[in-house]
Amino acid sequence: MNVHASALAKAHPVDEAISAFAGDVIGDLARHPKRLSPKYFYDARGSELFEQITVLPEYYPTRTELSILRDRGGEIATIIPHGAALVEFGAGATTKVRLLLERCEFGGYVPVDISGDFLNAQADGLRKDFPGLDVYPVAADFTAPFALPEPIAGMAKVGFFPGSTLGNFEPHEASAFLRSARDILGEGAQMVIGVDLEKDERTLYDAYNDAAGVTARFNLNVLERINRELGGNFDLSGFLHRSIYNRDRHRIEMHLISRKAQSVRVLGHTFSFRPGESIHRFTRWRLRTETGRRFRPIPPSHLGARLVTGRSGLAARHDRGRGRNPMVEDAFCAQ
Ligand code: AVJ
Repeated sequence: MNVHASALAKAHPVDEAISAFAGDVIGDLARHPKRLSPKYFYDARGSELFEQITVLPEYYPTRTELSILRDRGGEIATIIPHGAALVEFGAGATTKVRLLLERCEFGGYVPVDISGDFLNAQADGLRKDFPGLDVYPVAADFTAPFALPEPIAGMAKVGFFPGSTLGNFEPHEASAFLRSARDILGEGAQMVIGVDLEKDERTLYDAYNDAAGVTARFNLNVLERINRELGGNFDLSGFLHRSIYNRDRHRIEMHLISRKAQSVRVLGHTFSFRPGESIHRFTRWRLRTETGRRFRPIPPSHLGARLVTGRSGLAARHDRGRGRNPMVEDAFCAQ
């Protein structure tokens, strides 16, 4: 944490979440290229906007994954021990997990998410629809170690990590996450992971540059959040959203592009942005916001092996099929 973030932490006692946000934003905006971590996009408003993204006609991942879980959820259920606790890493909408909850007998459900308000609202909805289910929400950054709730201590554990969020990590971060998930869940735990596979560029481009502009609003919201929570002075009309497909790195990159020369102040720091005139489209100053790695369309069992590369302590056990826009659900077993 830098000086300003710790000064802020003192000014607002015990607000560790805000000071981590402050420290990361100041550090990441000082980098070249500037960037912002995806995890900060999901405040209450960001989570709401992301839910709108999931039902956009262009956004295929949610629909694809739901259809895989609908078609193959029964098979997944057969490998899950009765009475296990289901731990979802990054729980947004409950649509996907409901498909597992309907088919398997779980002893408890632990949604883990950085956005506490959204999490509690979703937990209440689930309790209503599954009266027999014990729900233990944990408000935490799931990329760091966190403690599981006491009541599920004696239960078998099943991790759930859908949405191809694994693709948001750099490869070394993905291995670190899987290792950490294995430590949190413990030996013998299962892990069900959904990842997106590479597909034609048009489909990818459209999914992240939707015609209604919801993805743009979602990405611009992080600037508003910085203004609100960190006293920043971003002028939102000075930035535009653009997603590109980086073919060499097999990933979608979302950018906020400065429309003009401008400087922005956040917590006593000034960040300068250059204007966009250039011979090349991408030499503007860009804020790299979120990246989504796509995995090569290789047989799912190889995919599993490749994802875990031995170091995470998770081994691929079962592959659970692909949808029309290829994605894959894979179940892993911690060893
Ligand atoms: C939640 C990371 C899976 O990359 O598809 C989509 C996030 N942001 N459109 C994705 C997202 C804007 C989403 N993940």
